[in-house]
Amino acid sequence: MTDDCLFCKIASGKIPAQIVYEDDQLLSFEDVNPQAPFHVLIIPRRHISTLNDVQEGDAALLGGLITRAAQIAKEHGHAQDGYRTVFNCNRGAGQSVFHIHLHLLAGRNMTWPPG
Ligand code: DGP
Repeated sequence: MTDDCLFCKIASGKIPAQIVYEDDQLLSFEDVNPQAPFHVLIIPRRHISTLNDVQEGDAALLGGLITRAAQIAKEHGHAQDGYRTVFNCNRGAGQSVFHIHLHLLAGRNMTWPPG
């Protein structure tokens, strides 16, 4: 827990969010500024600022975020049509909240390359 981190506050319940999944390691909640009809974030409860700060011992935690994203997509009916998962790392890639989070976007056609 980092006192000035927005997503740590959501993880601890100090700031409300529309939670779609949670367990002792991670949680998922609706993005407040959705970029697709379905847009949730999957975050670890433990504070990690960016992907640059991930250690080898975090592999299972990161894998858990990805497998949970796939499970949530399936549960919400997006597995067949498809979905996009994105980690933005640092400001140049668009990261604005410095607690790692996996975006899961679905419900519309996606273009490539991303902006
Ligand atoms: P990024 O730009 O990759 O760091 O994504 C941060 C996302 O977090 C962005 O899509 C908007 C979302 N977000 C920012 N503040 C809040 C908040 O207070 N609540 C929720 N649910 N989402 C937020």
